[in-house]
This record gives sequence, C-alpha cells and structure tokens, in this order.
Amino acid sequence: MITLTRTDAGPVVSIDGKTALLSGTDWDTLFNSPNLVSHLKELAASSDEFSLDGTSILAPIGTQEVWAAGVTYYRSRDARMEESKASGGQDFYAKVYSAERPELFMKASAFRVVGPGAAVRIRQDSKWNVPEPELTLAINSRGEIIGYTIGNDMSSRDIEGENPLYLPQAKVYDGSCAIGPCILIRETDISRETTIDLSIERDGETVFSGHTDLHQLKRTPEELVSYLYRETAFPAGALLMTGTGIIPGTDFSLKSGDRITICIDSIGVLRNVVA
Ligand code: DO4
Ligand code: MG
Repeated sequence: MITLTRTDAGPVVSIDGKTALLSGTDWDTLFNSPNLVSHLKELAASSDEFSLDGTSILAPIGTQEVWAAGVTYYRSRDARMEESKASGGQDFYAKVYSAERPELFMKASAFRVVGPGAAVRIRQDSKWNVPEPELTLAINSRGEIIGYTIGNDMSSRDIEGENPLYLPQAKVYDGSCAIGPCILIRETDISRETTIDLSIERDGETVFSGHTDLHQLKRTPEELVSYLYRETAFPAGALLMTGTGIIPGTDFSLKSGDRITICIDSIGVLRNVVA
C-alpha cells in the first residue's frame, strides 16, 4: 500500500511501513509524474525516514480542479426526486440516473477546498444541509486514475430542491468541499467491496450514521473519467468525486458544531467540523 500525504513540510510518501518526506518536489509535478508507483518507490528508497508528528496534514490538492458526479447511487436518485417534487424537477434525476451521459459538475477550485480537521461551512441562506461522503478519484493530466481519496460534497438540499438550476449555489460556496486525508496510490483497481461510512456527532451523541459500498455505485470510475476528459483538458490533473450513496432522511439538517466523520476502508478517515 502506498499513500501520498500533503503536509506543511512537503509531500510525504508511505510505502510498506517507510515514511519519507519528498523535499524538492512539488505536489503538481508528483501528481503528474509518469510511472508514479515506481517513481515514488525510488524516491522513498533514497530518502530518510520521516515522522508525521508535529506536521499539519493539508488537503491532498495542488492546483487541480475538483469536479463531482451526481446521482450515481440509487439512494441519491431517490432523495433528490423527493426533495425536488414541489418544483417538478424530479424527472431530471430519474433520467440522469439511467442515461448514458453522467451528471458532472465543477465543485471547487483548489483554494476553496479544506483539508482534514478544518471547518466546512453551511450557507447562511439555507436551512437544509447535509454532507455527502464520496469516493474521490485523483486523475493526472493524461486522464489516468493515479489514486483515491475521500471527499465531502457539502450540499444545500433546500436550494437544489427549489429548482435544479440552482445546483451551483447548492454545491459551490466557501467551505463546501473537504478532501483528505491522503491519496491511496492506485496499484490495482479499488475493490467493489470497499465500504463508505458516514457518522455525524452533535454534543457528543451520534445523530446520524450511514453506510454504503462501491457495489452500489452505478457507474465505473473509468466511465466517469472518460466523460470528464472528453472535451476538457486538465493540465494539472483533476479530482473527481464519484457521488453519494448516503443521504440522511428529510428530517435531518447539519448544525454548527456538528462533527462529520467519513471513513473509506483502505483510504482512511476524513474528519471535519461544521463552522
Ligand atoms: O444532482 C445533483 C447532485 C448530486 C450529487 O451531488 C450526488 O449524487 O452526490
Ligand atoms: Mg454529491
């Protein structure tokens, strides 16, 4: 297993128990290196052992854009049809779930992304907000999936539900995107058995928990990437959230102080607090 973590000291690679600081190389260059697995093995072998103690873990992103896929799980299709019933928008969600072309939208520029432990935000002009825990693909400039991380696609359900054309406002605002804690470098494809767990704590109590696995993801990572890169260049690469399969019931909304924990087995845990 190889992980790449972005820290305030520089990129850090962990390979088979050895952790090394890759000084003298920047994140975007590493992200787009040809033969990344062997390159990281060589760099780790020629570097001293490094301890992450005392370093700050940052979001694993340089200048990549973050994009997101939508309605890729049956649960998301269902929940969105419900929330958009009054506006008459529900058919769009049913159609995109089974259409050949996936829903893809721009989620965040790098400066709008927060890392592990940082605060995510809910919009002041929204009353119904949820986190969306999503397997997130790291893709280089050549369209190759180089690894996997965890993303939280914070969403304002009342704004999107009022009119699907309000999607960018429901999805894109300061503090709406958390990514981390590291990139699990792809040596083999991620297993469909991989599980995703979300829990939300309020005043020390768990107020929501949910679970899904990648068997429920309707589209393959390659299919999503091929649509994303079809007519669009990503000179620094991109991160692509693959959609949520966990959505709390209609009676749940996030509050300030809530602690959001997303766990994807084999990648790790992404924890954030709501500002
Ligand atoms: O269709 C709106 C957004 C869907 C989404 O973000 C998701 O399914 O994860
Ligand atoms: Mg989403």
